[in-house]
Amino acid sequence: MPRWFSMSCASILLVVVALSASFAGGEAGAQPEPPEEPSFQTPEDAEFVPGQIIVKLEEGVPEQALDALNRRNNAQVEEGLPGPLTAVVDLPVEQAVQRYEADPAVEWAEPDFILQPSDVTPNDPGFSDLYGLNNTGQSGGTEGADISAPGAWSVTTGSEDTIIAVIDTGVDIDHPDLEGNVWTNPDESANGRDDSGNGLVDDVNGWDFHNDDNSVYDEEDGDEHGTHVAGTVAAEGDNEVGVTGVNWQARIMPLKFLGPSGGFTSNAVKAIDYAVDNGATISNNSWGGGGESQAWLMFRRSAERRVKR
Ligand SMILES: [Ca+2]
Ligand SMILES: [Ca+2]
Ligand SMILES: [Ca+2]
Ligand SMILES: [Ca+2]
Repeated sequence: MPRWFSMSCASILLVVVALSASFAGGEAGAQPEPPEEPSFQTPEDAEFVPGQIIVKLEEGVPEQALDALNRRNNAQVEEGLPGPLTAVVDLPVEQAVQRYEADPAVEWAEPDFILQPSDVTPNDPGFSDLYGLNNTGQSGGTEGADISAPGAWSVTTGSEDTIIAVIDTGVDIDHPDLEGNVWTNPDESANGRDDSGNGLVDDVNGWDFHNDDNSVYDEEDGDEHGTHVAGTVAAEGDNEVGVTGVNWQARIMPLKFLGPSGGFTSNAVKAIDYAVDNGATISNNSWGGGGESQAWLMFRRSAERRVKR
């Protein structure tokens, strides 16, 4: 079992390290010998944020333990992750990962992978086209090769009490087949202030971690994927409009972290942390890419434990 599975949330400390402009190369010789192989396994085509890595300190080690290492690498803390931190170095990512992992204060370090939306099959309006929900062979596929949604709907069509985070690109919350199922933050109102005290101003319908703002749908970013996914999750059913989701009623919490060129693992982590903090019990994550991320796995497992409680 990976070691992070047994850690308590309180021990989690991450550092995102990003490139800065100048590096005192003459100090490189003072560095500890890096390990021969990096601790992460990465597909050859994996993309990651240039000059930015995620670092987890050993249990009980204070953030200040990284100060000297950061200074030697001309690094700085850049932004906070849930429980964690951020810093900057002027090193290639692979070298930065090795150098930080060689420090005894660090449990692991990894690239901040860039993630991409999963491929989707566009749907035309109308339930009869949704062969994934009810396959009648309408697309030339196999009749009955579906999720048997009509049978499931005889048991339940979903509930307004179920909050489902759509961690993706943005979601068109004014879409006529979605607007009635969009989550509203009960602790926040649109008044230019952070009523909920979570550091995010007017996160009334979720948050845009890609642009770090409260508009969860940005047409200029091409937020179709998240809108599509949200429709599959919970487009309003039985309303004589468009299509229907798997849930006819639910609350969609848009958490945008994918932009036109993909999204960062560090922002995906913030999104899932927000989801749990704000009552989501399900998250939809239709994206992939990068390499195996310890940061994502750690926060995903943490989210699962918190939801079960
Ligand atoms: Ca807020
Ligand atoms: Ca407010
Ligand atoms: Ca936005
Ligand atoms: Ca509908």
